[in-house]
Amino acid sequence: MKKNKMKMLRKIFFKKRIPAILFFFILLNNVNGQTAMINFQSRNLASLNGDWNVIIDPTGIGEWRQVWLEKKPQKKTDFFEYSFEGGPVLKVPGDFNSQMRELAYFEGTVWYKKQFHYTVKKDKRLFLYFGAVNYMADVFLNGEKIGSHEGGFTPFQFEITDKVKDGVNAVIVKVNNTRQENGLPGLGYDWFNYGGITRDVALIETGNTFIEDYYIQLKKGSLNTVLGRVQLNGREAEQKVEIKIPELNLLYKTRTNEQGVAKLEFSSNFERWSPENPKLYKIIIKSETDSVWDDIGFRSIEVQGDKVLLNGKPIFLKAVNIHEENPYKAARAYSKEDAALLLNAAKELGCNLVRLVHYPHSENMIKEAEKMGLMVWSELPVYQHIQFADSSVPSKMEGMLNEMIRRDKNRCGIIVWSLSNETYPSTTNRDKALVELTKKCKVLDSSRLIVHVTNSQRYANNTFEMADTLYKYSDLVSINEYIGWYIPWQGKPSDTKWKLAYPDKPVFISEFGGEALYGSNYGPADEAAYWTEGYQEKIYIDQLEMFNTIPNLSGVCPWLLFDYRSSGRMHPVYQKGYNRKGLLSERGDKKKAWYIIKKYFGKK
Ligand code: GCB
Repeated sequence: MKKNKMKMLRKIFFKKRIPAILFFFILLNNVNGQTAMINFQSRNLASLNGDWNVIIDPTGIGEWRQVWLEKKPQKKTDFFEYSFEGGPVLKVPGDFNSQMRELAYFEGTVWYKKQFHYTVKKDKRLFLYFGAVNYMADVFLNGEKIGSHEGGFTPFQFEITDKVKDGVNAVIVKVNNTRQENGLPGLGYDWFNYGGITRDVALIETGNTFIEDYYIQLKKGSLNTVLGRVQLNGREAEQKVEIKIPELNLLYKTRTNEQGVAKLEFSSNFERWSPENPKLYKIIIKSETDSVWDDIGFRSIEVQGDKVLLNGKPIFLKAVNIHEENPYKAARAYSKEDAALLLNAAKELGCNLVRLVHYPHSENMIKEAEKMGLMVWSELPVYQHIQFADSSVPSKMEGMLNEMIRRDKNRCGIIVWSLSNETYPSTTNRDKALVELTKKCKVLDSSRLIVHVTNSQRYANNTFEMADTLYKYSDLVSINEYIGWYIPWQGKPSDTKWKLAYPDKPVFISEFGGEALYGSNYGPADEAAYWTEGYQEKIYIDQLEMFNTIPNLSGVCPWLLFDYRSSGRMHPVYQKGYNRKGLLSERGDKKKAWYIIKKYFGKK
């Protein structure tokens, strides 16, 4: 946002004594599009998925040519050096890299265009919704810029009620997936940078006042009482609101206040959601002007001493790491079918938790996991190489946190908000930013575990020593360690010693493993450089022995389910652009280590 605009806003707000929090909220919306209304799938929507015309713009000159104006020759001497018509077409949702050979490793600008018909109606509002665009999106409607959004994995929207025309309209999106030094993630990360409009796009029509947001989950520490909230958006702020759960014959009535907010508190004898019984209830949220439905489950999750409790009982977290990639298609995953493929593989391994790394995955993935009885770990792309010293980074983190929690806070399957991964070394800027982020997360939702994942432990003389100050702000001591792969064993795994800085917290091994090419069984099994399945299998056997030495072990999470694309993995024989730490190859073949984990989870 321009400096003078900021000044003007500040003046208006502080003169009129509008609360600082509202100022901050509007600021966020201004910079970053609007935070999307939740549960878009149950709204009155028209999908804009399908074929979009594109212009590929490797040099970025489209900005100078003002592609969004779509100028057409008027005189015989006119010409314009771009056109959507006659050019390539890409599918939305979908990453662009996997759809066109020319875009296989592309990092830059692609302009997307879609036309739609609309009949303007009195007393209706219209929103243009994007499930996710990686990474920067500048959105234009009928030649006018309506806003921008930064961040590749969370939804955003623009209200276009006053901008949409009767008849044909054109949306143009400038998508740019260039890595940003001060982006989230930053310049360096170990997964494929799929660019494009990677999730659903829709027009959502609402009445003048609609249900923008709601929170319906069990109160922290309770197994029967729901503590929640409904938020309306629009001028008829004060309305009657009802929450209905037909299966339980439950009807709860309340009213929203002049801010359009109603608090909810009601109790029932809920059948609790768990991996064994993933029970969801159909819930109807109704105001006088709108109604939305959702499938919501009820469970409690907490840490008590060194244990993780689900519905009040200790649970061992049998997890696996998953990237949002369809391994068979070598493309960004987004659909229910993609989700089923990945989650069925996690189920077959015997998991009860999926760690969805390293960014918020699609809503389809989270909803399908919940239906299948898989607990979910959802993570922000606050990964290695984040520039915490850059003054824009903390507000970007908060924006993404806000968007992640807004979208998914009613998914009982989610038990962990993971706020960062491997942000070592500890600096004043890092610590300040992540402590603030933790506080902010607690304000938005304190009903789940909040975790920071670290790899800052020292391993010497066969002893692990934990020093990172972040553990203080994390409900789990969550450790990534690659002993046996990046770091050789320094003694017998079964003799490993632990010096935990927080011995009263549960320990979770959030990553471990090593690489193997499926079918590579020919080199010496005791040498890493041959990527053999046997070498990887041995790492797993040793790791399981070492796990027995960990005090307070509450779960483990192999890195990772499928081999996945990562351009920095350049070995021409064994890797070919793939991180080979999968228990399954990209074609779904089970490596030897898969059987080790299957057996371990079977016994736990
Ligand atoms: C890690 C990262 C993960 C990497 C993995 C690896 O510690 O968290 O994103 O891809 O190591 O394969 O080295």
